[in-house]
Amino acid sequence: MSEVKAEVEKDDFEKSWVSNYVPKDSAADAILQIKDYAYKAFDKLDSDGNGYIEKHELEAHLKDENTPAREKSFITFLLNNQQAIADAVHEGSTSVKGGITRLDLEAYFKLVLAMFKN
Ligand SMILES: [Ca+2]
Repeated sequence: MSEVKAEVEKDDFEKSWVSNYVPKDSAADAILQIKDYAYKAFDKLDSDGNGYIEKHELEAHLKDENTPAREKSFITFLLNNQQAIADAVHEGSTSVKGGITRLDLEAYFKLVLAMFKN
């Protein structure tokens, strides 16, 4: 079941993001750009400063008309993959459900980028 879901997300990702911005063989570069953005924008995206980027925070930035289109594409990727990213590291019982931490980003992108090294 989770494999089917991953397949759909991959298709969505390629359609909605990569194909609009970069050739397919540059997908790893695109992922790197998203990673850089997520790191740099972490404090901005985490509007309430609790150390977790939450779904409603991503949605708020996506709806904000002051957010540049390029950033919106990055945010869309984060929203589409939020659960997978949030689950990359288990922070324990104190963690915010579905919230993305810096550690999550690090672990998630390491994993995803490793898939491109074939
Ligand atoms: Ca937050």
